[in-house]
Amino acid sequence: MIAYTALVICSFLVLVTQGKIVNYPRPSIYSASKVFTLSANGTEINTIDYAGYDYAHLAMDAGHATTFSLTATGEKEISDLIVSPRALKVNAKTAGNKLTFTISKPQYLIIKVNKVKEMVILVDYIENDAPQPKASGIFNVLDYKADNTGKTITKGIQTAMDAAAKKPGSTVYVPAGVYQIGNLMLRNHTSLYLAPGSALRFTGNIADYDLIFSKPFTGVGRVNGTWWLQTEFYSTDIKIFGRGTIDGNGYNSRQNKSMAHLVVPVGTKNFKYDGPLIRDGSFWTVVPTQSEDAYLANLKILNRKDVTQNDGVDVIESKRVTIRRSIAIGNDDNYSAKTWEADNEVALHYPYKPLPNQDIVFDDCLAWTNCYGYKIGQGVVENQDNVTFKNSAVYNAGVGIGIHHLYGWATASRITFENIDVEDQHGNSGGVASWIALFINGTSKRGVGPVTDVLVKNVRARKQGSREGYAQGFNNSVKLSGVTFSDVFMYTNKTPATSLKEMNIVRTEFSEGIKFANTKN
Ligand SMILES: *[C@@H]1O[C@H](CO)[C@@H](O)[C@H](O)[C@H]1NC(C)=O
Ligand SMILES: *[C@@H]1O[C@H](CO)[C@@H](O)[C@H](O)[C@H]1NC(C)=O
Ligand SMILES: *[C@@H]1O[C@H](CO)[C@@H](O)[C@H](O)[C@H]1NC(C)=O
Ligand SMILES: *[C@@H]1O[C@H](CO)[C@@H](O)[C@H](O)[C@H]1NC(C)=O
Ligand SMILES: *[C@@H]1O[C@H](CO)[C@@H](O)[C@H](O)[C@H]1NC(C)=O
Ligand SMILES: *[C@@H]1O[C@H](CO)[C@@H](O)[C@H](O)[C@H]1NC(C)=O
Ligand SMILES: *[C@@H]1O[C@H](CO)[C@@H](O)[C@H](O)[C@H]1NC(C)=O
Ligand SMILES: CC(=O)N[C@H]1CO[C@H](CO)[C@@H](O)[C@@H]1O
Repeated sequence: MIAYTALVICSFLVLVTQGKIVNYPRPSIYSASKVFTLSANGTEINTIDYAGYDYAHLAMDAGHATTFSLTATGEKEISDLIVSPRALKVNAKTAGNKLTFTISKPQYLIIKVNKVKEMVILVDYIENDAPQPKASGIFNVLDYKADNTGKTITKGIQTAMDAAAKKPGSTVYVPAGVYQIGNLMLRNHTSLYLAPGSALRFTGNIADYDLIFSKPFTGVGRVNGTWWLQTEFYSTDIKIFGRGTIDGNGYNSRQNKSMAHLVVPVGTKNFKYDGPLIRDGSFWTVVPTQSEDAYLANLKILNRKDVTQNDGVDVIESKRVTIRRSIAIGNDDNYSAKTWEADNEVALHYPYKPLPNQDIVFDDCLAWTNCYGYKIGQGVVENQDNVTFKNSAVYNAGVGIGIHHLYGWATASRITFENIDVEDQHGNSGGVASWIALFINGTSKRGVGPVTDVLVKNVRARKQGSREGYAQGFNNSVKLSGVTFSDVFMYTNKTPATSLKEMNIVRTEFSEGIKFANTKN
């Protein structure tokens, strides 16, 4: 009896302490990493070979100390190691070519071992809202003749979506498999669920899509573009969720002079995005445009470093947009907020006249880019007010954080960079190479406008960058005014900077009202 009780207690303990690890299937169009193997608590995790870095996507229960083991198969031993975000202080141990570390909370991590390309480990929370493929209100695309082999361009997902739209509140279910699709119009009051192991793939050829915009690229000529997954104009309550992959096939597309914004909530209200992995964008990738109350979480954007202007998230002329728990990797700006003139070639099909950007939050993000990590601009044609970047890290960038007020007459105001760790820097972005660049420039043709009220708070700059930092206006009537630095820590310093010079902010012409408000000393 006593023994029996002990057994019951024991198995009860096991029940409460055992968490779950979910290894997401690798879609058939991808292959395993050639340089890494990964396991979590002994479960082998699928890795994916990619350009410039490799990655793996899995989920684990929070609150369970889970041990990851990453092996760099071609190395003898690990002599150099970075685990980013560094602020997590992940305690990694190495033995030969293997490294192990334990985390208790799902995290997005970038790991650099010796000179091997980076490994990006994307650990999500376990899904708690995955629909059942056969439940009522679920429109399974396989019932609508979708081809999940990737061999033909399939219309089945749109057909299922249009059927779902007739019953507002329905969900279109995309099971594992590869789907080559044309434009997908997301309908009013419907959700799109991408199951683990599913991958939507852009064909790479603009002839398969509606031509929505076009833009010249230096040395390339005009490239035609589309909005791939787009909400209906004047819609509400549209959602994209799940753990599948949205693959922009961007590198090939651009070889073919084709491009796309991949995920475009445009002219919509109450849009939600939660979970699917986005890769290989060919142009600005996730582009909330003229929308209100958009919430994008667990947003993973894995772009290539050899495709230009493949920004991660660009929030355009929208109100109350929150990006939370996100990683974006690419060549161009990762997280940026922009506004345009009505006749700008990218803006010709916007539903409304130009609108301001207002009340935008980027929270808990990780950026890796050749341009700016977190940025306002370029494009301040309409006002940009109350934009906050917080609790985030820059693994590596040309410029860590910044405002580049170029193009436009309007004002950028109440811009906050708070609790940001600029870990490293490389190269330069348009000649600027610094942890911070707040500056205004412009042309007589496309205008010039002021920047006011900037707060840079609790920021660490582990590198200052190879060139001068900026807090610079344009001229005596177009100024950068009201910049507060509060607890900016340079390098590994334990005390915050008390002068611009200490922060390498050298270019300060036409700025006023710069002050320090340190709370730590
Ligand atoms: C990983 O293993 C440890 C030790 O057995 C356990 O405590 C933890 O719950 C496991 N993690 C998950 C997510 O199951
Ligand atoms: C872009 O679209 C225009 C208008 O349809 C067309 O004339 C042009 O040939 C296209 N360019 C490319 C590179 O596809
Ligand atoms: C979407 O539904 C809302 C009602 O919630 C309605 O006002 C709106 O016109 C609909 N939009 C479209 C594009 O059908
Ligand atoms: C460009 O488009 C053509 C026609 O669809 C296709 O055959 C070719 O594979 C594409 N090229 C690339 C690099 O994707
Ligand atoms: C700024 O935007 C955030 C996020 O939408 C909002 O919570 C906050 O109230 C706004 N602040 C002001 C002063 O409007
Ligand atoms: C913008 O500023 C940069 C850096 O000061 C400078 O090199 C560039 O010429 C300026 N561009 C314009 C259009 O003013
Ligand atoms: C500042 O530049 C703007 C735009 O070029 C111009 O209109 C304005 O007159 C300039 N102000 C001064 C004081 O030079
Ligand atoms: C799309 C876009 O605005 N790209 C620009 C981002 O910023 C870099 C440098 O700041 C520019 O070179 C890009 O053209």
